Amino acid sequence: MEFAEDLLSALREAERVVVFTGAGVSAESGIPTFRDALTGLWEQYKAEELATEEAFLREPDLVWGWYEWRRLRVMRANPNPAHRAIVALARRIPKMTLVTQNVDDLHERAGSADVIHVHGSLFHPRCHACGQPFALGDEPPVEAEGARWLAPPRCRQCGGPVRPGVVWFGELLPEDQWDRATEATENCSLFLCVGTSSLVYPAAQLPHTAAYRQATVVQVNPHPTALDKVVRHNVVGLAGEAMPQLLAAAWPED
Ligand code: BV8
Ligand code: ZN
Repeated sequence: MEFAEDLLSALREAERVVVFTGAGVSAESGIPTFRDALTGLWEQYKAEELATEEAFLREPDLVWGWYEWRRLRVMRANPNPAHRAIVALARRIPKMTLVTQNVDDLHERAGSADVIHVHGSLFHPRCHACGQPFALGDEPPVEAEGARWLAPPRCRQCGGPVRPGVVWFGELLPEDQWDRATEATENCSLFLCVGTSSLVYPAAQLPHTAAYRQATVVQVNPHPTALDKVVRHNVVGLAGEAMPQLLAAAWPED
């Protein structure tokens, strides 16, 4: 792949970079993106409908089963070259902040530290009633194997139903994560969006904030997105291919 020289020099000279990832960075690990049609039991639903508190209260077994099935697939997946390139980039940039919309742990398993999860995580459920964190076992939830309905576990503290530790539509983002993501965005010189359709707010506001603050906004995505008119550099390609090549082009001596 060819990269513009001013993109490569902006990357080399950047003191503070924000990398903002969406489901596209995990696609080559075999994790369907959020916009991919749901399959199996859930194919008649849209993700936006299931990822809500209302759906959980109405059909707890359907929603908990969906999240456990997704968690099982993540546990069986591996980080891909895009995740690893982001780890390598962090070693090159004096201050790099990784903000992800993803609820998987592939960035962490690739070696990224201090990942900001603005939409929560599949791996930190809590009691829906009292908020008590619920410790999941280290074993994959094999009862989710057949992608079936699963009754959520009960809170050991109060007996309430355990809910996934993700941010549902209509819910506020975790304040500390959001504040850290916003602060990094407002002070970066380069903002790199990897694999997001940039449709879900307020997270999707971050690249616009970066552009407003005159940061160089870069996108890596094989398809057009809502950000196309905002980015200064649009790298059209798969993250697992483009990201390693971008680093090799910026730091060829590696
Ligand atoms: C809130 C966790 C306020 C759950 C998620 C109307 C207009 C504007 C906004 C709204 C509206 N109506 C409602 C809203 C607000 C709503 C919203 O934005 N809705 C959208 C649908 C319009 N937002 C909210 O509700 C948020 N909360 O606003 O609260 C409030 C105020 C007061 C009081 C109370 C509340 C909360 C939003 C968080 C929702 N939770 N995830 C779960 O995972 O189940 S969002 C979920 O979808 C993901 O986390 C992700 O963030 C988001 C978008 O998905 P992407 O990651 O972008 O993935 P997607 O599939 O969309 O795209 C993949 C991209 O990858 C594509 O571009 C594709 O081309 C690319 N790709 C594919 N393969 C590759 C690739 N790229 C690179 N390499 C590849 N190989
Ligand atoms: Zn409880």
